[in-house]
Amino acid sequence: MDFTATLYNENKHLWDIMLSHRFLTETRDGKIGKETFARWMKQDYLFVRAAIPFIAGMIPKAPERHWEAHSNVVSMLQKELRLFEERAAAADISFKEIVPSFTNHAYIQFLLATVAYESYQVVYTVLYAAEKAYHESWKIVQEGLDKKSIWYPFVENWAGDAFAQYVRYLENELNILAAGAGTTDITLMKEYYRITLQYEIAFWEMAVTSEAWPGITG
Ligand code: MP5
Repeated sequence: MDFTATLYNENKHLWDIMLSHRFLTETRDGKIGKETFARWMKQDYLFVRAAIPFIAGMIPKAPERHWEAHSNVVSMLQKELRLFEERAAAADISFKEIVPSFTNHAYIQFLLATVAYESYQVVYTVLYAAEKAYHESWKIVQEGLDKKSIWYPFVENWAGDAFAQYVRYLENELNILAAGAGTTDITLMKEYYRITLQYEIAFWEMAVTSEAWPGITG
């Protein structure tokens, strides 16, 4: 069995929780509150910004055959930031003075610490898990969201063919990396995959609960 199939099978419960999250089902059904969607947009804008140094930081660790793909992802992320800015303007949402929520801050620090300290195979696993999570999540939204919705461009971005192809590429390359990895690395790859899925669930949860930093109210 492919490594990515094993990862999926061992974490099916997390996939079920993620893909039935009410942020996704309410967005799919056109029932999401604008404030809730805006909360996700603001936080994800900061997340995507932080993903640029994460991806760029993979290049020195990567085999040369991966350099072009990582460079292309950096420009894909720049385009994504423009999409967020354009949708924010269309929905009258301001990105001024936004700061990361507790969950977002933790997730970003996890990404940056992983790229700084862990092996390339482990970092690649985290990238694959995060991209696969968004692709599958937005496919849920795609099942019902009206194509005329102001949020539909996000569906096109992550559930569309180009992104599907990118996720398949990551999957294939991760299986190649796993085939050459030792047992210690495989154990760590599995652990980091699970942690990434847990962060993905926490991120949707953060968007619907409007979390504050622990201990700080008002
Ligand atoms: C992605 C994202 C997808 N934008 N936000 C979270 C919380 N997880 C995954 O990554 P990208 O880099 O926007 O394709």
